[in-house]
Amino acid sequence: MYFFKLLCVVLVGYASAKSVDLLKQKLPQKKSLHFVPLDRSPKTECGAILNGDFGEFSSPNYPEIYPKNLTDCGYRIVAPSTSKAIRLRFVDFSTEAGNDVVTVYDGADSTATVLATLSGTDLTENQAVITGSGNSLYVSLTTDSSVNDRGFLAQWSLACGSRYTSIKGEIHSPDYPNQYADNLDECYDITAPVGKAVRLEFAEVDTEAGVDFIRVHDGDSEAGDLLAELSGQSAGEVFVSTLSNLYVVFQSNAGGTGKGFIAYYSQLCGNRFAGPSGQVTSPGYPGNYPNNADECYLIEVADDKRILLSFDVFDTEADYDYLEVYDGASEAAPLIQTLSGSAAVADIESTGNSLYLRFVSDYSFRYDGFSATYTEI
Ligand SMILES: [Ca+2]
Ligand SMILES: [Ca+2]
Ligand SMILES: [Ca+2]
Repeated sequence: MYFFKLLCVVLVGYASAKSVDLLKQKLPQKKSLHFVPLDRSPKTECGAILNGDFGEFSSPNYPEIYPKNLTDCGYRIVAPSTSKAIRLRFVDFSTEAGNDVVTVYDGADSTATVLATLSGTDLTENQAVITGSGNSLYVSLTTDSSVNDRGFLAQWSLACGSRYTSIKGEIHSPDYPNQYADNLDECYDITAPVGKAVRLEFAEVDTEAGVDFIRVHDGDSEAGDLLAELSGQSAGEVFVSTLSNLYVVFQSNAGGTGKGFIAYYSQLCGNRFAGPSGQVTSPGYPGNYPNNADECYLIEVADDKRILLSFDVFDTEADYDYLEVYDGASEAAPLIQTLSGSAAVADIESTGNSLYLRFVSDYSFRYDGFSATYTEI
């Protein structure tokens, strides 16, 4: 089967390269990981020395065009003495490809090891986020004599060594449920794939009230919005990230302790559907879905209700493009069914008030996909 498909791909590609190109042009644009801020323009000049655990800087004149003929317009980032490394994120990036280049060095100046050489637009998530090995980074922009662009906007923060990337899991204070130590400064970086959100529920908080704190930030560092500062005794607080990260800090002072905390995290889908009824469709529907899709859909109805899911259309490449239906709010829930091909699909009912769908397509052959209606019952 697999060999047959490979053969088909080769034959189709060979026989109609032109129409395949046309198909490719019609694919939806990849979702941008970046944004263009409208009225933020941090005033940072070449040669700036940037101090602190986190902050923001940009190329000269950003978001207006940068000057021509820059030779080593450098920014030195120095975090206070720390055991954590600096992480740099380009939130916006656009330079003349090939000729105007940003270089990131793993140290205080341009004699340090090069971590990245960036140019052009459309940075991938891996290119946009760079983590150094210590508490300094040097970022340099070099431009040539023609064609300038808006340059870059970048943020730096301290990278947390404790990263949690599973579909679900737990975080807790050191030695929990035994008493935590004095003078702790712990971090927890909970990261879901792009397009998903993180949900975090505290099952127990027990700290010295008013002086030992748990802070929950909506982002991938302490630079993210502070959602809550927990201290003393409590339980049951729930947080959901706006994007795909939550960042938790736990700090204790000298003297006075407690059990600390334990919290459970899980990944949620970014495409959320609420309300008593609605329609869920494959990406691009009623057009063909794109290749290499991996989309999730989270349907939630009122607490005491269940969901009836009815398919009006289901048409995918049998065995290669499929839809998984889970009986709950995430892929951690029980799998009800995996649908693929073009046969009629029977109605599906949830046992609780949520359903989670995951649609996956492979690298070739695009079909209509699916259209389904959900109803609260
Ligand atoms: Ca240029
Ligand atoms: Ca204390
Ligand atoms: Ca396919």
